[in-house]
Amino acid sequence: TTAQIGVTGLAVMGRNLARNFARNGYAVALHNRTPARTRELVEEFGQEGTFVPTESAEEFVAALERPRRLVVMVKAGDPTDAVISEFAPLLEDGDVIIDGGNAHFADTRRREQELRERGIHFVGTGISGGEEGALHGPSIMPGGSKESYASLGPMLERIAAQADDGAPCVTHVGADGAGHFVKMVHNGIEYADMQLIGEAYQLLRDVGGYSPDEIAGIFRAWNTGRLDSYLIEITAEVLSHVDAATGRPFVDVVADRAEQKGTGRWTVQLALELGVPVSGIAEAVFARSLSGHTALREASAQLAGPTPQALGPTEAATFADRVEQALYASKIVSYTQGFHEIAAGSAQYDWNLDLGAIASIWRGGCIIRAAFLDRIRAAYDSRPDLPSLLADAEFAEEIAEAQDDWRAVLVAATEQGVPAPGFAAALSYYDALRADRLPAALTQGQRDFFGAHTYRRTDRDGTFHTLWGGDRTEVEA
Ligand code: NBP
Repeated sequence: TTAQIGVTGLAVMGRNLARNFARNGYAVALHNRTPARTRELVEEFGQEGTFVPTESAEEFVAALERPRRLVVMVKAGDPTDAVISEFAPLLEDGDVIIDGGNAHFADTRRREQELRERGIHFVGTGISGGEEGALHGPSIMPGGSKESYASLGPMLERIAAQADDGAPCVTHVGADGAGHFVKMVHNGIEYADMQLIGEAYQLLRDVGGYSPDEIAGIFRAWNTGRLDSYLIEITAEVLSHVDAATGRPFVDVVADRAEQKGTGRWTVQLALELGVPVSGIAEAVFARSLSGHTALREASAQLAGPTPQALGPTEAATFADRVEQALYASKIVSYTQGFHEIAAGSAQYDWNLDLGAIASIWRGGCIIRAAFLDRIRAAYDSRPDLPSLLADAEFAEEIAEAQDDWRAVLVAATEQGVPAPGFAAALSYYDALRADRLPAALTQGQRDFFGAHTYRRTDRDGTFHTLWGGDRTEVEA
């Protein structure tokens, strides 16, 4: 049998992706550095479709129809380069290597250029949805050449998740590293979403006085409205789970130190380079990092401050409604920031990204899938050059309605001493955009004072400097 596609790297992601292709009727060649994994897959799941197991690179490449399509699902980083070095010499003009790992988009750009010079298409592809997604339908973000998508796209469309309207959650994102770049920002937004949900939970617990199980109920109710999303749904599942060993709420027996694999950090690092304010995503990354500093937290445990006092039941119900407003408004802001970074990356790397299409392929399969994304898609579809999501009339109106409650929640958080860095960063971003004047004018004055960095004026063109050390007259710079 010749296989239409091959998968090398058969750990959990690669195995499930291979099964997904096979279940959709494609003959799939299999390869893994350690052949035992290949044999296991065929033994366990061989009846699901047509698999062509192979045990060497040569055998794997020979099993594929031309142009060859090889999906690489190995650990991101050096292993990806090792696999490329092993396979590229065996490939021919027009063959396609698909890297489905979590590569940094700068590595993808480098690899794409090197392989393009050898006539091989390299398609760095973001895949979101974890192992379940890989098997049942992930959200897929392929970069690389348009030409490669012509041959690969129809297959990806078959295995991808579908949005509620039936559209497959895959599109050709853009050239070279665009797919991995968009996956990176997806993960940054995911960090922010999770942080905001975490803050909502803590406020409902400490200020609302609700138990984890009651909060699970509140999240389930929210999940029937505009916050309808995978992350809200699983939050309710986690909160209602009871630890078998102790009989206590699961969330109370888990160590409160959040870990990270790095894609959120990459999102913030690149935002700093591009000059894009992604304060909500940054706070989410920092909140995880703070939680892990055990010694710092222990050394600070005696710091003075209020102990939260839970509200009575009637006030608590009102407070819960307010938290929903605060969460929704903050979520609009973090997506505004994330899409700003996508637009800035698009301009920087000449990708000509379609922001509406990106929102569209996140509607299903991925971790941030949500009804909300359909609204973002609609906003960009009706105005592709929308300068910011907050410039969309409907989002602006929703924030206008939410903002009194949003502010009230932050007042309660501040007075009661409950940290809410995500909510606060989002509101500060919003208020900064609304502001008629920002203290940036004072910053410019300070910079001119100590470093003669000059400033512009509001009333006439030109660049100016004040002779601060002399008679303080103004000169044109
Ligand atoms: P891992 O990231 O754990 O990688 C294990 C695979 O890499 C095995 O097949 C292993 O082969 C292979 N490998 C390594 Br390690 N070094 C190699 C080398 N030098 N040459 C050849 N093969 C090598 O697997 P995973 O969790 O399935 O993830 C695969 C990719 O998908 C990663 O980039 C990951 O970031 C990404 N991803 C994961 C998820 C998720 O939810 N897990 C979601 C989305 C994306 P061996 O069997 O011989 O050791």
